[in-house]
Amino acid sequence: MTKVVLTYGTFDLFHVGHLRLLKRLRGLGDRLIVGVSTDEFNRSKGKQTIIGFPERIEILQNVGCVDLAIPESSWDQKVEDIHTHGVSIFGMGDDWTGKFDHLSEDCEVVYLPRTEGVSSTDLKRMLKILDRSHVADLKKALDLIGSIVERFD
Ligand code: C2G
Repeated sequence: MTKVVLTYGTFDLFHVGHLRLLKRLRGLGDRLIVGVSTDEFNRSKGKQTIIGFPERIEILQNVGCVDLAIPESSWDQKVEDIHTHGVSIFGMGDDWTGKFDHLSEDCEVVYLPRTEGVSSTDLKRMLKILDRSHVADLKKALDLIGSIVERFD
């Protein structure tokens, strides 16, 4: 019997943390289905993404270990998705530990260790530092510090 694994996520600025989790989840079964959060659903999660839903789901559909990418538009679709796709295992990174234990009535629930040192949030912060207007502000601040230092020389 084909063992189907299911997970969900935003997958903004797709990175190696996402990839390693998906590969480990795929290794638990024969087929991996990934729910990708829509832009509207992300707004309800209070998440502002850099990359829009159409591009994010296109990336996930083309990740080697992903067999099917579906839209995630609400917190409540998981049980229906589990039954629709004959899911045996639901898995998430361990930042979600305990949050989906109720799904254990419908399938096995696993939480796998996150990949430390990389996150979409960190990448966004780094991108902001490279932002032109931010660099201009930093230059003004350095000029100000320079003029203050000169006064004390
Ligand atoms: N992840 C990881 N290592 C990282 C970053 C993320 O293993 N360094 C995992 C998360 O634990 C999650 C998955 O990658 O299982 C997707 O992470 P996000 O895109 O941040 O997903 P999130 O916004 O947490 O949405 O209904 C569930 C939600 O849609 C999950």
